Amino acid sequence: MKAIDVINDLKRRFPNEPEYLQAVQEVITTIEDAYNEHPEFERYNLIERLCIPDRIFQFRVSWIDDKGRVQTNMGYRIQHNNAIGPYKGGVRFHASVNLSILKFLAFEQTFKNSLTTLAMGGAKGGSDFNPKGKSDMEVMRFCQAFMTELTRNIGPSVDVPAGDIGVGGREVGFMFGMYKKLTHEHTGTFTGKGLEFGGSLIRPEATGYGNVYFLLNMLATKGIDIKGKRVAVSGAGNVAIYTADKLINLGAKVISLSDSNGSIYLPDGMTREQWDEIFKLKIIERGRIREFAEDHPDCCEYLDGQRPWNLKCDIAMPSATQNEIDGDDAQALLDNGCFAVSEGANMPSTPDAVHKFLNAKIIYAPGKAANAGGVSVSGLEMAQNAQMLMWSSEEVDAKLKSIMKNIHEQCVKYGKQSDGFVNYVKGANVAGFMKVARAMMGQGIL
Ligand code: NDP
Ligand code: 2IT
Repeated sequence: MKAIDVINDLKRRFPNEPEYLQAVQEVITTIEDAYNEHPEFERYNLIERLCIPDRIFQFRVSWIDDKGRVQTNMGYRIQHNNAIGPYKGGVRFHASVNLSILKFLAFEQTFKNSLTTLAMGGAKGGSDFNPKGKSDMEVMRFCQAFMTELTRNIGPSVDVPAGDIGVGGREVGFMFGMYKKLTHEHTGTFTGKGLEFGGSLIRPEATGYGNVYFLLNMLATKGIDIKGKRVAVSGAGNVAIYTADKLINLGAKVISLSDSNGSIYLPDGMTREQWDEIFKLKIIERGRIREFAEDHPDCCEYLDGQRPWNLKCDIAMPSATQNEIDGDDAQALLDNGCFAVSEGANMPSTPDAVHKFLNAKIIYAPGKAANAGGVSVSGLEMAQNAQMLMWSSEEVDAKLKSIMKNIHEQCVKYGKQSDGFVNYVKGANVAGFMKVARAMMGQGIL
């Protein structure tokens, strides 16, 4: 089937899955030329087989809340593609989780993992369980109930889950504990584990740090120094917080963070002391970002119900969720002089926003390249577990830097245009696709 026919066919078959179709359409339209250069791909119907997940598990999760009421949620695991290595990807707990969102994430993960150069296929899972306001015991009971189903479908060389929105060290610990109990094995089946039971140093920091390393590589192509640049970051979770951490260390001015209720604006940039306070508020106490603004009326403004994209910034690093920058937001960023966007979240820009960034020829990196540091260090965690070793922070950080540099080089190789502009969207998609495509061709029609 021709690439364009695959898109139309998927639209007909999955009309109620807009995020999945959005992700597929973006990849297919950018890899079309590379695909057409290989007639054998079409004979093997490669694109259609690459777009449709290998399999999907969907199950009911029943658990008991603190008031003794029986609750039910939906649980999912999408095993998208394992041509390059075992299925690998995070688990998301958020009220909005549905098949379309997890299918888009598993699809994106396949290309992202291909770019990392490590042996990992693509997967994603999750639940519409909403962790907000739940006690530790409720989260534990939910995680245990979720694992009574998921355990049978994963394993260290089968499928290795990790964190994502709503799933951090606490949840991974509870899920891993139940997995271990049910299987009688202590294997590296989850990544993002606690340091005492097989976790890797730098894994919590890896997505945010990796995104900044990727940004540094992009800025270096134009001889731009990060120091003093005004950076708007969205989100205030794992990815956003460590993005801000690294930016502050490098002398950039972090002017915003946000959560689903609103944004904080710090006109003079975040200090290290403020970062420590926000870390405690958001990551340890699970509070709201509004509380920080309330405590600091002199240096911080709260933008109720708003995203940070109307602020004047040099660089934007969306690190909250999908489709958080629409066409109008992108235009506002461009009008305010923003010259670089590096995505910490998965697919945070709508197709309209991507179009605007590419047309304006600013520096723009899609999530599957820029946020690949998280899953890369997950891959390094798997390697450490397989060797029964633990590497130092310096070793892991050095490997992360070198992986991000390598991903940048792949993007430039496949995305550089004749006028010198690097289309990182095309570069990431073609580089990611070619490796998966060759791996699939080498293994026959499955
Ligand atoms: P967290 O749960 O730690 O934090 C998510 C942050 O985004 C919170 O501040 C949350 O606010 C906000 N947010 C979530 N959903 C929405 C929404 N619908 N609208 C507005 N704000 C929202 O997740 P992570 O930091 O781990 O993940 C952030 C993004 O990065 C996601 O797109 C994820 O897929 C991606 N990513 C994560 C990686 C990882 O290693 N964790 C690796 C690569 C990508 P609130 O608290 O109000 O919900
Ligand atoms: O989107 C992502 O890359 C992640 N949530 C991390 C996945 C992983 O397996 O570490």
